[in-house]
Amino acid sequence: MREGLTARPKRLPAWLLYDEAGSRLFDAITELPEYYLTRTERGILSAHAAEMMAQAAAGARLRVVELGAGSADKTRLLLKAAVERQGTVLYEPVDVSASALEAARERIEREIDGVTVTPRVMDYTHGAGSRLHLGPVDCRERRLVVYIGSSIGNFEPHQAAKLLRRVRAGLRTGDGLLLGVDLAKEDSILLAAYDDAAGVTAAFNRNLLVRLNRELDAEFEPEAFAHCALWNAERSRIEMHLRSRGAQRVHVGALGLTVDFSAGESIHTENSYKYRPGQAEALLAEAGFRTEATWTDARGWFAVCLGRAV
Ligand code: AVJ
Repeated sequence: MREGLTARPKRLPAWLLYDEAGSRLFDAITELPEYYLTRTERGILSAHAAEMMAQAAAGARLRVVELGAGSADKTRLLLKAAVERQGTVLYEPVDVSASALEAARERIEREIDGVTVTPRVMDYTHGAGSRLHLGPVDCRERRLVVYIGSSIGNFEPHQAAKLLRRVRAGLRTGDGLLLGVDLAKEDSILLAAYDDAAGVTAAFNRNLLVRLNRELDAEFEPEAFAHCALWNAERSRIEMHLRSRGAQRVHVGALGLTVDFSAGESIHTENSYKYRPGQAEALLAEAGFRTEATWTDARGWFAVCLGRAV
C-alpha cells in the first residue's frame, strides 16, 4: 500500500476491491443493465454446456476444478451437463474465501444431485512454485479447469500467461481448460459497463478507500474522490481510477504516511483487459494449450474457449 500510494502515478492492487462489502457490490454489478458480461457469458454457457462438457471429456470421465469460484453461479450449468453425461461429478472449487466456498458447497450439493464438492482454500494467483497443486486424480479421469467470468482480464498480459502456464504445469496432457474472456467492442458499451447510471461501480471503487480507512487506519473521505472509468485503446483495457476532486492531504495511520493529492490526481485501482479476436487463443497457446473450440454470443461480445493441454 505504501509503495502504491507513493508511486507516480498512484496505484492500488485490484484485489483490495473484494472485501465482504466489495464482493456484495460486485454481485450487484453483475445484475446491472449496463454490465453485460455475466449475462452474456451465462447465455453462452447455457446454450453450449452439453457440447462443452462432451468435447472436454473426449470420451473420458471429467472432474471439474474452478479457479476463483466465488458463488459458482454460472458453473452450475456446466455441472448439470456433466451429471447428465456421466451420472456423477466431482467438483473442486478453488477460492481464497473459505466462507464463499462453504456457501457454494452447501448450495450446489443441495441443488444438483450427483455433484460432490471438494473445496480448496487457496490463492491461485500468488501460490508458491511453478505449478498449481491440484492433488491426485484417478487415471481414468480427465480434469477440466474452469476459469470463467473474465477474471483473467484483471491480469497484465504477461501475468495472465504466467498464471495459465502454472495451471498447465498442474495438469496432465489431454486435460482441459475452459477460459472466459470479455472481447473488445465499441467503447461506449464498455464505458457504460464500468460506470453505470445507478452508481454501483462507483461505490465498488470507492469501497477500496473505506477498506483502507478501516484496515489501515486511513482518513480518506471517499466522496472527495470521483469514480472514473476510461478506455485505453492502445492497451485494450478499461481502467478504473479514483480521482481527487481537489487538492488534499490524507493520513494513513498504520503506515505513518501522509499522502498529498493535487486536484485531479488519481489512484489507478483496476485494469480489465478486453481481448481482440485470436488473442485468447494465442494466450492459451503460449501457456501450453491448443484451442479446440471457441464459443461466443450472437453479438460477439464475450468468448469461452476450450483449451487442451498439449
Ligand atoms: C471480476 C474482473 C471480471 O473486470 O469486469 C466489474 C471486475 N470491475 N466492474 C471486470 C469489475 C468493475 C470484473 N471482473
